[in-house]
Amino acid sequence: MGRHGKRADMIVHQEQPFNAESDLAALAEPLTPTDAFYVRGHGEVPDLDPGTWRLRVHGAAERELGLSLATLREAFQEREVTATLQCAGNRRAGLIGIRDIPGEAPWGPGATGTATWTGVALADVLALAGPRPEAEHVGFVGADVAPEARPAQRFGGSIPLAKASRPEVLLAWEMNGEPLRPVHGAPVRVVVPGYIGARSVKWLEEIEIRPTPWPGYFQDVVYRLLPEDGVPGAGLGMPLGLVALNSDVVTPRNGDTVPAGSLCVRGHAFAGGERHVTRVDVSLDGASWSTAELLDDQGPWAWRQWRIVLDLAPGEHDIVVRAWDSSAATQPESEAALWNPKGYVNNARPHLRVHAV
Ligand SMILES: Nc1nc2c(c(=O)[nH]1)N[C@H]1C(S)=C(S)[C@@H](COP(=O)(O)O)O[C@H]1N2
Ligand SMILES: [Mo]
Repeated sequence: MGRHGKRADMIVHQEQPFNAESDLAALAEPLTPTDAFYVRGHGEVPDLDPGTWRLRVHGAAERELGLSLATLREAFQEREVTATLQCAGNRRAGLIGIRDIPGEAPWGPGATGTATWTGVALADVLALAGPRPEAEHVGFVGADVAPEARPAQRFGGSIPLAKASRPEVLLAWEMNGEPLRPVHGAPVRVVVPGYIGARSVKWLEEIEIRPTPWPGYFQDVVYRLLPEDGVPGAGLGMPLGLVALNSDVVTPRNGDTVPAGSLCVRGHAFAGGERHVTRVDVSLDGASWSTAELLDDQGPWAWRQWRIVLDLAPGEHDIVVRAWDSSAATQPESEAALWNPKGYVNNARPHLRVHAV
């Protein structure tokens, strides 16, 4: 067992703060095992005592609240949601392959995973606080200080009040049926299904109901999509929120040698936002496509696993995948067209080369 209770096959990008992605093998299951779930942190993991922990709820609200973990558990109805988390930097390595992105971790396709989260609906807590008419956004602040931020500050972000008022957004204390681990945000984190991972604030200490989006570094400066020649700065570029349609192949792996004949190709696809995956196509020649079988439906907030059996002649093959979502959008063809200075949202069609013998 590695650091933070993680499996030895995790791909560690940084030890301090700990940043690691799942090996593809861990993404083959409908639910990602907790000991293989990716970790993205901007500062040290804070050591919070669940006994003295308080959640402060304030801002554009009728009442200010100070809630202990015991109160959260007793005063509100417990809920469970199966949701995929995906970092905006997932698959950045593909963009770095086009042009370097200095200072950013070269995440492969393992900065995503799906878990069952248990807690209470943020909506129920907001209802008790009573948002005032000017309230439009809900900001979250974690306990961790992120040294990379200018000025240094705690990690935070916000989502629109309309999303925050929906039952799927949780204040969660359990992940996959076990108490939330410190590295994943214990004692309580936010889980915002359909939004980039950055909005699912870990080590939650403060909720601020606001008329405007969160003005902190992690929403106003970074986690924004800049034009190709852009430089990060306050309010520049477009804020990322809803996850874009994405997919990946889990098996076989790029570069594998496989027996000629029948080959089972498996992967996952996630639509993001309020969309769902409607179809996954696979091609061997980039021109004609076959439809994959969609596996277990784990509800509207989770990825969809898929599989297809291909018939491979001996030789080299380039397998390409394109997922489609309920807005009838499909994935862009080329990574080159998606390059951006911070390396976010690489949702190009995955390609892999296999050698059949
Ligand atoms: N407090 C806090 N919350 C945070 C972060 C952080 O650095 N600090 N990182 C965010 C980012 S960018 C992502 S992708 C997810 C990752 O969640 P995980 O580490 O549980 O997989 O947490 C988000 N919540
Ligand atoms: Mo992230």
